[in-house]
Amino acid sequence: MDIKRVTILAAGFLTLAAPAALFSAEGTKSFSLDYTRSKDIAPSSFTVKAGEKVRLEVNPTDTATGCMSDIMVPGLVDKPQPLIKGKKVVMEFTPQKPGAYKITCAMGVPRGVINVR
Ligand SMILES: [Cu+2]
Repeated sequence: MDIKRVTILAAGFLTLAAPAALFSAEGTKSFSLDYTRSKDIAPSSFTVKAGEKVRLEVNPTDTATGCMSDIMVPGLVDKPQPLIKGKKVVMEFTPQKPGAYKITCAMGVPRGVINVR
């Protein structure tokens, strides 16, 4: 790898890293959810503001099985996160566009909603 390529990679990394640093922990809107097999996620409906950093913490007290094994928020959290008993799932994102974003399983079955105003 020559020096020019290294410089371009470093510049690209700084560009990506900079916006995240603008938000302090106290500017984050945090929510805590429980996951159980009988009730799925609770609570399941959230309202946040566009441009506000959001942290969703999911605490599974059961291990999810089958279709609902993973959780994601298409458009905000595109990587499915497995729901495993005792293993906290943390999803952090900063929604940019207002809208109703479904909380889903990995294949898109809705289980909740994040309303971005
Ligand atoms: Cu599914």
